[in-house]
Amino acid sequence: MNQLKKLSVIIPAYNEVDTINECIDRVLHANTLGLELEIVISDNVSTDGTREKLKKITNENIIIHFRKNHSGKGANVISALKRTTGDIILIQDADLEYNPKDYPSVLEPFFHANADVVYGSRLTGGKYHRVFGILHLFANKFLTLSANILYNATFTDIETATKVFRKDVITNLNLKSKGFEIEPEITSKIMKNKTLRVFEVPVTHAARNYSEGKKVRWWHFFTSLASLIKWRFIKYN
Ligand SMILES: Nc1nc2c(ncn2[C@@H]2O[C@H](COP(=O)(O)OP(=O)(O)OP(=O)(O)O)[C@@H](O)[C@H]2O)c(=O)[nH]1
Ligand SMILES: [Mg+2]
Repeated sequence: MNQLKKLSVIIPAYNEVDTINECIDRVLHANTLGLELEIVISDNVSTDGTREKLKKITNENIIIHFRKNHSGKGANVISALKRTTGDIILIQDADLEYNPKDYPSVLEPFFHANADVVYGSRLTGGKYHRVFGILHLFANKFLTLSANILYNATFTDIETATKVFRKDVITNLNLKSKGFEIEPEITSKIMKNKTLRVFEVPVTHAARNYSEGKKVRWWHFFTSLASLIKWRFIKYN
């Protein structure tokens, strides 16, 4: 089972000039449970100086892809994924809401429980999270409950950005979504594959508000719900 040697941390970045360097620094200092570390950053044509900061990076363990055309987060994740060489792929947002100090917890099931996929959940109550707006909580709970009903599952947080996969598993998902609908697409596709062993572990979350750079808007609730329904009933791959 455990031919796991290398971890690829994907950082899809878009207009995160205030946090990108510290995020990379935190990832470089993370405990990867002995896995060799590769960081793959994809910049989605940032306009706030993120791109210029990334251009200064010379670390040979950091691969940086500069997209030519701006698109959504899903397209950015897919661009980074294509450039990974690790055995395990971990998606890390560039905004410091999720902390690489949680890597040992999210990686452990790959070594001790034969995991194929691990979600870092913000909503198990097991770790600290910032007290935040109730509408965001309702939206997430509704989407998560919908996924649980559609797929007979027990997720607590399908919208978490911290998702970790064996490389072959995420490659075979053949991801298509260009925007934030990539999160429900991932959950739908892994739950359709009944052979996968999927785990959740608690992670910390330091939410930010709109003045601090938050990008997800109210309408993404509807695009996410539509994505869940599409991948459950209409499209298969
Ligand atoms: N809009 C957008 N966001 C991107 C892109 N690539 C990466 N991201 C990241 O996606 C994240 C989503 O936006 P947030 O505003 O943090 O969303 P949120 O509602 O706080 O949700 P969580 O981060 O999952 O808690 C940010 O970290 C962005 O940097 C992109 O191309 N477009
Ligand atoms: Mg965020």
